[in-house]
Order: sequence, then structure tokens, then C-alpha cells
Amino acid sequence: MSIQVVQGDITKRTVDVIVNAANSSLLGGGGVDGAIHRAGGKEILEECVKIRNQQGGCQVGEAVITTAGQLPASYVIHTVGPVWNGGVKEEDVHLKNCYRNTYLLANKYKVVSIAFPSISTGIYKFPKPLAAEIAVSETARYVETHLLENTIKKIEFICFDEENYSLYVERLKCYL
Ligand code: AR6
Repeated sequence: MSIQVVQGDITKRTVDVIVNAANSSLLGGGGVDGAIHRAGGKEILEECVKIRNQQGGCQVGEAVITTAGQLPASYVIHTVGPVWNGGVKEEDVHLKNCYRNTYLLANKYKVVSIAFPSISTGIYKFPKPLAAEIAVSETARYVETHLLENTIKKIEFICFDEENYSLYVERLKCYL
């Protein structure tokens, strides 16, 4: 199992799955969501619209999968992080569910490599230290509890800014 922290743009990663920090509408937005839809092209939005028509979008903490369109990846998993509300609306539970449901869906599609952005730490204003802790601890939890059936062998945390990069490197040290 390889777990890496990389500073950069997630749309450039050559992995099986790129994770998107989407919103419940699945219709795109700003931040990493906007970047993924711009770089991946219209096929991603077309599949998002189909999912939206079938199941009415995606709830906070849930995850759905589409093609990656023109991106150098096979799939995009769209998960909806919580908006930070001071910590009184179970935002931590919702963020944990984003990682749990994304890993379960990725494993269902037998993916080997996956790249995550730091979900909710941009427009949704989730505190970065707690978000990094949740990303790393839920990853460790997933790996430990799915030893037999896990297909994922390479996990990348893609940090856009230096603060997130340092936080992830620090948190990972506790698990290595
Ligand atoms: N590659 C990697 N990380 C990125 C990139 C990129 N190209 N661009 C931004 N980030 P955000 P959220 C980082 O705001 O907080 C959208 O409008 C960014 O620095 O993209 O979950 C959706 O449609 C931050 O650390 O997502 C929703 O409405 C992290 O990605 C809403 O924003 C997440 O920032 C979701 O907000």
C-alpha cells in the first residue's frame, strides 16, 4: 500500500479514480469541482445529470461515480462534503462518511489507485486540521477493516495549498 501527499492540481493525476468535492446538485460549481468539470469535459456533467434524474442528486456524505471524460483517470467519484457550521451539525460525521462511502464505491469498481482533494476545506470552510485528521484516520480505518477484499493499492492526497500539504504530512506520520 502506497499513501502519498502531493501538492498540486488533482486534474493532472494519472490514477484510476479522481475524487470530486461536489455539491448535492451534482451540476458542478467552483473550486475543485469546477476544475474537474472543465478539464474532464461534458461527458462528466452528462452522467451527473443522469444520476440526478434517477436519484435526485447526492446527499451530504454520500458518493456517486461517473466517467472521468477527458481526464487521465478512469472514473470520478463525486462526494458531497459538509458545509462547516461551527461543528454543531455533525459535520465531522458527514465528512467521515464522504471518505467511507468513496472507498466502498471505489472498491466496488475494483480500482487500484485513487486521488483525493481535501474535501470541504475550500468553499465549505471545514477547518483544515480536523479535515486532514479525518481524511487520514478514515483511510487507515478503511485499510485496516477491508484487508481481504481491498483492491486499492495507491492513495494520493492532493493538496492545493501549502497549509494542507503540511497538515497531511504531519497527520500521516502518526500512522506510518
Ligand atoms: N486540485 C486539488 N485541490 C483543489 C483544486 C485542484 N484543482 N482546486 C481547489 N482545490 P473546494 P469544498 C482544493 O472549494 O470546500 C464547489 O463549488 C481547495 O484548495 O473545491 O468541498 C462545489 O460545487 C480545498 O482545499 O470544495 C461545492 O458547492 C479543497 O480543494 C463546494 O465548492 C476543497 O475546496 C464544495 O466546497
